[in-house]
Amino acid sequence: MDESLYSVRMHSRRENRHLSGAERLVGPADLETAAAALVLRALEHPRGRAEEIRLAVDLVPPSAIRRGRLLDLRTYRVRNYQQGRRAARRLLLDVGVAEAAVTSAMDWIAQGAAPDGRAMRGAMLIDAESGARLEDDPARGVRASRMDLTATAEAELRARLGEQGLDNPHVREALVLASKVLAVPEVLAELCWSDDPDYTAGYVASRELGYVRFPQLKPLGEERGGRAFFVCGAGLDQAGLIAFLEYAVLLFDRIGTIG
Ligand code: WAQ
Ligand code: MG
Ligand code: MG
Ligand code: MG
Repeated sequence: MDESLYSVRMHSRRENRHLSGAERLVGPADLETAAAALVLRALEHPRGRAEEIRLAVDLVPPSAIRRGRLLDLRTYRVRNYQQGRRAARRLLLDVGVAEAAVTSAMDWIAQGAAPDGRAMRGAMLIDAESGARLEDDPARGVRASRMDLTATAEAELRARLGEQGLDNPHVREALVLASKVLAVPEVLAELCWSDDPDYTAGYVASRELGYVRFPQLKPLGEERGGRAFFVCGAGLDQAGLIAFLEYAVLLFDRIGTIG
């Protein structure tokens, strides 16, 4: 398994704004298929057909590839999104995120964290003590990138998720993303809910809790969603943290427990 991989990344736009983004890490033999699948995805997005699609492909040498294990996943069943948000808040408080920071993150995501009141393209960086937003560009935020599963880990993950009726791209991609984000020691926890109007689920992730998904964290039809990475602010090397999230190549070759 000491061969090079290609990082293939897609982002698309429609009506002059961000529509979707997705990416893979694949061997040379799978590059064409992966690129085609990403293009198709931009054309079939639930919010409409892409009008601009950008694909980027970069060769990653074996020496730049780190390997890792996914977070454990479990589902916390709730009756509605209000109950989901209360439960998510409690878990974040339990792992040491301050009340002010949880409130700040939830309020920003709910009201549309970008300056135009829509969802951001990336995540907010939130000081886990004060709740202050630290990211430089409040429309773009911070993007986690260059992470994926090996073919073997993907097959195992899909089989295990399938047993629970959870084998869909939202779950797989969010679990991979959160597992990279929580590989950073300065990140205490993450909160997310989808910006897709037909997908109400979200999650809280931390190294202690793993990936805890809530089937409802927002009402059906809502287009505002987002992500908050809660960081320990004091002495934070913000540039180093962002460089790791965006550029470090992390390939998950082991899955966690799926319960
Ligand atoms: N890096 C950082 N933030 C991102 C990224 C990224 N690569 N991609 C998306 N975001 C931010 C951005 O603000 C989006 O508006 C927001 O996250 C939501 O993105 O059932 O589908 O792709 O277990 O809509 C979570 C629950 C689903 C899955 C998350 O997110 C489950 C989801 P979406
Ligand atoms: Mg997206
Ligand atoms: Mg996505
Ligand atoms: Mg989305």
